[in-house]
Amino acid sequence: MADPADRADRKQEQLDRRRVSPEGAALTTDQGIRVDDTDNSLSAGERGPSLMEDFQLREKITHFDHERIPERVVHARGAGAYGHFTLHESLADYTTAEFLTDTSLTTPVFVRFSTVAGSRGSADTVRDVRGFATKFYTRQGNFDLVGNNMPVFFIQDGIKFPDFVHAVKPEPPNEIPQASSAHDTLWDFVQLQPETMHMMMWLMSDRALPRSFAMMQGFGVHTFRLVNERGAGTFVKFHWKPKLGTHSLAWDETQKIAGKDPDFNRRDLWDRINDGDFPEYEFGVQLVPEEDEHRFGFDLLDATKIIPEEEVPVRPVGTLVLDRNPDNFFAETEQVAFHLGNVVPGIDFTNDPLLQARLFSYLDTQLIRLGGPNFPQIPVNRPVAEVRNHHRDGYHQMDLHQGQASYHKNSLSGGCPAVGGAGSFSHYQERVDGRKIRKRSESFADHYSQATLFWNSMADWEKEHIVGAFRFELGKCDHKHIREGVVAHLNHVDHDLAVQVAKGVGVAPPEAPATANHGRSSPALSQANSPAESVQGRKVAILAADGVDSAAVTAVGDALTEAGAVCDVLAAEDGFVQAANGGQVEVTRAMPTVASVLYDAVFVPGGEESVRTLAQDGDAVHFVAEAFVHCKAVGALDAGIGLLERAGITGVRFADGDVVSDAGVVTGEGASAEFPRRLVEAVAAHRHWTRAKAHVPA
Ligand code: HDD
Repeated sequence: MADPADRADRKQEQLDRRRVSPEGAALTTDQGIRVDDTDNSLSAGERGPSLMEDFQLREKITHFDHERIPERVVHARGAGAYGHFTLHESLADYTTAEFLTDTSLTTPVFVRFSTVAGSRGSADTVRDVRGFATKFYTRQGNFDLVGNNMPVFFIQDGIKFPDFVHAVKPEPPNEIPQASSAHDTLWDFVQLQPETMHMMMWLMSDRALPRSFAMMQGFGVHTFRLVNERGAGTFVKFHWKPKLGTHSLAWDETQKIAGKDPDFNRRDLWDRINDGDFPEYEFGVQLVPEEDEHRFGFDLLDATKIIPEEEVPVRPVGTLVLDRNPDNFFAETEQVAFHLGNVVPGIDFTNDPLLQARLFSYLDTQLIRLGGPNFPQIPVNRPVAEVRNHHRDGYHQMDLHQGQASYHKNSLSGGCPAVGGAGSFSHYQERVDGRKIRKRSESFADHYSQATLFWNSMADWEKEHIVGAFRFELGKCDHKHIREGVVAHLNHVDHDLAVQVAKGVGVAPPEAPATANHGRSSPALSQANSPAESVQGRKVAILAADGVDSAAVTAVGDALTEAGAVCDVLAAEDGFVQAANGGQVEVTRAMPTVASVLYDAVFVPGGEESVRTLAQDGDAVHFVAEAFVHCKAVGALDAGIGLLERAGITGVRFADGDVVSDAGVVTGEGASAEFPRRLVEAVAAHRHWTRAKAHVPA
């Protein structure tokens, strides 16, 4: 019979005891005294001075004055959710961690997604790495998997982290630019630190522009160690794979969204969970026996390297589902404190020097951010496992420790809490031998070949996006020697890449490769190979005006909704539009309040009058053209096709015989089951990137 801690709601029950609702309650001071007036301060006469004795005024203002805490030095902007983790396949041969061995357990979790460089109020859709940090509230204590959506990192040794972060953050004289790597200091760091090259390929790729947190992979990055009952170790890399596939936004789109809806990813996560469309990820492990430590052409301790999935397959063993939004952003998402050192028995570290530095940094940062050593008692951080130790006092101590003895060993509390026993953490007994030196291992010296592997693995459209990103970012650098330095490194990655980037940023293209391309690739790295068969949670805009064919709105809208998409009817004004058949169609949003960049696809139903009106409405024409330029599915029925023509999408031919690509453009005449089916398919494909060089202005 499973222990109550097996239940995912165990954490929620614990949180219930701290939840405070205003419903039916009277307004009080912090001391619980009911307040008769919170709008007027106490004064000597109606126009007289405020009185010192006004404890309500002082308490209210004082609390307000102290509302802010320091934002995270990195990953300041984030969004969080609760969920649960279930295990399908036991890893008992490799680890003693219960949540990875007992398939009957359901482990509650809290996940925080984040961007890295921007401040707390920065936009979600900037080009950046995304944090993917998971706190597993296991029966054996908290395990934190503090990963990113990219499997490698910028640097190999944590002692470089402050340098790297100073370089990527806004520049010191003027705090410009916000949440952007497109500036001189970052690229200066890069050109002088070639170990960044692999990660820079990821950062310049579409991985840095996720469509949704639910469409993003996660990686533990470092090689960790699993330890089994016999004390034997196995190297492990942790992976999250989203059920909906890994998909990205278009670069131009991300920049527009940053203005139209800076909360785009955060809102998407919130709405999905509220709508019951729960983000789901497969948990997988790459396992490497200890005796194979040196069988790769790179060092497992080097966090700038992946183990290609083709060499060591990712073994799927569990599922993570995010199914509950927090009650209070500050209390939960802001105060959650992750720490790489939070491991449970059966999971241990390796000598990766990046990992080792992190083991210091996370605990240290929480002390300043959360104001003292008792932050593990904050509800979101509190384990579901019992906590008993001799830690005492400190700011914000919430627990009432009973008993006379706060030391070990003691005879006054019966020797308790007891040390050791079944389920205790015991460190992996790695033999360590060596001189104290400051020197990077030779096995960390190859900075290019996995950057090349990444480049070689990309589809043509992914390569185009990478070149565009390098051109944009380096093009923003004022110093030519920095642009030249980066191009020189790119010439070690791939000559063609270096030449294309050089041309865009006014640098002399290198004449010959600095290193020959090894020609190897890893198909698992390309987003072109990620599943794209679901419209779950996709947002589709249906454009309408008076005279719209309401039957088409219903038929196509129903088909999309049934398949899991969310459809909004947009018109120039909110309210209703009159349908051609005399009925009414409810408008979800007025077009000026939204934009095509907030949708995954657009559908224009028929109805002569409706389409004539839309064709004269700049917002509607732009909406369709922009959706097309961003390679989204565009559908039109009957007269609706006219709006596509008006936007320059269909029927355009050029003197040289070139035609605007119609991939993902779905048109049809009359009502049929065929059209909605084709449109659903086009939306599910996510984007029609091969359309890239659209000759349509938007
Ligand atoms: Fe870090 C936060 C991920 C290297 C120091 N990091 C932070 C968060 C994530 C990561 C997801 C946000 C957690 C949250 O949502 O609260 N960091 C990584 C990954 C790294 C990495 C995947 C490389 C593999 N980090 C790294 C190094 C250091 C830090 C090398 C320092 C030596 N990271 C921090 C930090 C932060 C942090 C300063 C800021 C806020 C916090 O910890 O709680 O301690």
